[in-house]
Amino acid sequence: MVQELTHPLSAETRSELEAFWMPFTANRQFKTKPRLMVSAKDMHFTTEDGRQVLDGTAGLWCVNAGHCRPKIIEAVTKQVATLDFAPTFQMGHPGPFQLAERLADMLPGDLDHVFFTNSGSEAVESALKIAIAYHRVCGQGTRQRLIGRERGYHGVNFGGISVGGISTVRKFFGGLLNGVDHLPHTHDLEHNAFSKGQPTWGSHLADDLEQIVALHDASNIAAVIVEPVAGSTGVLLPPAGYLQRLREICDKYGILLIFDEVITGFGRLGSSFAAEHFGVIPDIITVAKGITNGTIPMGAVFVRKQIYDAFMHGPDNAIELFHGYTYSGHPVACAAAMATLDIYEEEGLFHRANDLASYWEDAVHSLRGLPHVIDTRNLGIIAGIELEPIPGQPSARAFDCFVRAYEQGLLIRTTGDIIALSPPLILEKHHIDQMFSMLADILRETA
Ligand code: PXG
Ligand code: PLP
Repeated sequence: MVQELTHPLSAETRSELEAFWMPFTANRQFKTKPRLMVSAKDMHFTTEDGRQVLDGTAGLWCVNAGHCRPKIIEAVTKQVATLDFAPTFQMGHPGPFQLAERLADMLPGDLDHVFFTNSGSEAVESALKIAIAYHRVCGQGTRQRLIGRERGYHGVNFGGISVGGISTVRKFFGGLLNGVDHLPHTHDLEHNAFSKGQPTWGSHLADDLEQIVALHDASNIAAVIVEPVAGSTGVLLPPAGYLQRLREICDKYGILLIFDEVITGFGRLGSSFAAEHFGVIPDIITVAKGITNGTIPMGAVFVRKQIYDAFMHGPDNAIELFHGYTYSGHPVACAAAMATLDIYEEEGLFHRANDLASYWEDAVHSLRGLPHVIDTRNLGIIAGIELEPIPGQPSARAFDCFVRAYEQGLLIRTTGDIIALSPPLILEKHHIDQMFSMLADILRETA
């Protein structure tokens, strides 16, 4: 008998919730008053008490094609019954070869090779290791330093939290990696509040990279990693010209530029990748989430041809990169990804996101002027709504909105006192209307 997963759990059965140590969650608070989803379809979750909740966050920025899409279900079901697992260490199966070829066709510039992982965090670790190893195989083994950015989020493994710039994600975990510097973040409400799309102020902040190079010398620097749009920290948009400037400085000094596109990849900005949207081509891109529509865990690292080629030296029987995960290119994840890419393509979802972006923008900025709203910002189908914190209680105001929204039938995501929205790209205008009218009411209620 398969255990029925949809049996009701409530505060009375709280002991059943105890064993799961929930990630990034106030465990005790949650387990006292749980919020449990039991099924999902397209734009909605169903809660254990039978309510519909509009998904304003595509799960956690991942379900870009909406929930429980039959094509993905069918592909996964068929794959798991045909080839459940096969190794990719010194062996192979068709899935990752087909998927990598297809992804390479979608990639900008000469990015054309794919290394598979199981999450964004693993993609980041892999990218950082590849960057350092690349310089070494090119005879520049002193290039080991990594540069991230304040408020950056690059997952939770040691490399990622070292280059990341969110203090709560770093401070409990010791000394982290040596040889890491951080660029300043670009968010300054004095200069770029209420931006519609990219702010005009702030591209000069990329020039801090020159100072870091002057301090350490380019011969010691491997890579710069940034999110083209910082998501997790609360939606920080790159100032116009900023990413171009980073690219120029990296080119000048032979430093690899890594775009962490775990959130921005697969349509969020109305294009396949942010690199395409901003017209800036990095040397390495990391992705996860939308690659499989969140159905099966998968991440990937995309590299330029010259990076892959640099490793393809020495005797034919030599392993070129001593790195990989048991589940790199897992058959079921590959099947989910292929079906996901089919849906994106057949339904033109990236164009759809692009077409809806201006309607979305108007809706986001309609919240301006409501109680405690100190900023609204948008790009593609992403919104950040920043609230004035309650004095002495950081994040309490936004968390209150989150709970109210959930109770009223809308899933939002909050980080500190910022509300982030990133719904599935299948959304219709009436979903946008509903989302922002509910939010407006909630903001008025909490006044
Ligand atoms: N890089 C970036 C840019 C991310 O956004 C990761 C790496 C790590 O991916 P994994 O798959 O290891 O979680 C992420 C993940 C939020 C939120 O609320 C964002 C993420 C994860 C969970 C919540 O904004 N981003
Ligand atoms: N720990 C042990 C003891 C292992 O044997 C392995 C893989 O064989 C790992 C960790 C790494 O696991 P994965 O390849 O799933 O990342």
